[in-house]
Amino acid sequence: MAAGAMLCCCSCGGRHCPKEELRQRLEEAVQDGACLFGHQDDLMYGHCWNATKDADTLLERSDVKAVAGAYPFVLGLDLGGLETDNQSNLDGNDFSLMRLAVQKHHARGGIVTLSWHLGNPLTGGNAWDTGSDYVVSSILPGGQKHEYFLGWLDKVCAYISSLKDEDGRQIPLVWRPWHEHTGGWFWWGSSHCSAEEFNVLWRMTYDYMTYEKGLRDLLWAISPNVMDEDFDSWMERYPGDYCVDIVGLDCYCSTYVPQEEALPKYGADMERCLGSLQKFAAQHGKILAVTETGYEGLTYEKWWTQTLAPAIEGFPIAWALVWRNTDQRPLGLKHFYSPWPGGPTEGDFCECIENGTLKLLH
Ligand code: BMA
Repeated sequence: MAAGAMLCCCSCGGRHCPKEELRQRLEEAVQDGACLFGHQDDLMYGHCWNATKDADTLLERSDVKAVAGAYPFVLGLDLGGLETDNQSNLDGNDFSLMRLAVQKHHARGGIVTLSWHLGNPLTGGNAWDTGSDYVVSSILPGGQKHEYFLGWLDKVCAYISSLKDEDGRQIPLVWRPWHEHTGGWFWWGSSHCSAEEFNVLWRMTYDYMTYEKGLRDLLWAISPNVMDEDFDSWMERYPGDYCVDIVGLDCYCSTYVPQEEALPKYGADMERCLGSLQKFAAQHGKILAVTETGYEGLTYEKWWTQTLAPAIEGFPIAWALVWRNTDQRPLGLKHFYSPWPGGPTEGDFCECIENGTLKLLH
């Protein structure tokens, strides 16, 4: 039996499985020691431009490309707002344009990862509305919002199903729901539901999307966030090997403490938590990634070569994705995580690309 057939978990019998091809590409990146560079919303907007506002269907702009001559390998996008039929996501990206961005990025040879900052189905608030600790239980089977929530999942599934290449084939994606579930800031976070509830939530989402809706071209990524104490306790909120393909870390360099504290703390956090996740990934046969990272505003000129590069060095990471570059209020001109033309870290970022620490899509 061919290796593909053994690996394949859908019904194609290994003949053609886009999901397994994507898995292989990520595994090859790890073997090559090339950490693919990722950027959230890269094709959608950047420093002083916005594809949605400009109705720009070419989607050729990118802050990363403007600085380093090529697109990031991994494009992160978010579906928050789709569940309530909004035309644009929570950060203002038109969903039709986002579909085009997925298709263009895939056609260029890139990889797409989707997250979901969904609203609060119990209160009608947003993802950060943590007023009630019953939101997760309310959407589980038997809960008062269960059917309502399945309606939300239906919309997400319909959208994902519509992400097809020019030959009409489903585009394989990394799907990263329920991220940062070890924190307290989202309603599905560890402060607001039990470990059992979380695990049931994940499995319900997986089973529904995979078996009920037939979405078999997704690699499922779970992303615990850094915890100052007892990081290993995240494993209580691990739903099982059958429904997870990738384990990733969400870890930011803090802007709430002075830089001289933030930089070493970031290095220590990455080492401790990635070390733990690396062991876990190896034991469970999963791919390791840094699913979100960055330093808001990039106020340290050498952040790429002196902070990020040493933090990921030696870890078998498939990709590292930095968060978005927005100049929209209320965040103003500081919510930037990738380099941009004229920004303070252009040269330093290019050094990381040239010496092979981070890989762009050429
Ligand atoms: C956060 C911030 C928010 C944004 C959210 C989802 O970290 O960037 O402004 O709405 O991610 O992209």
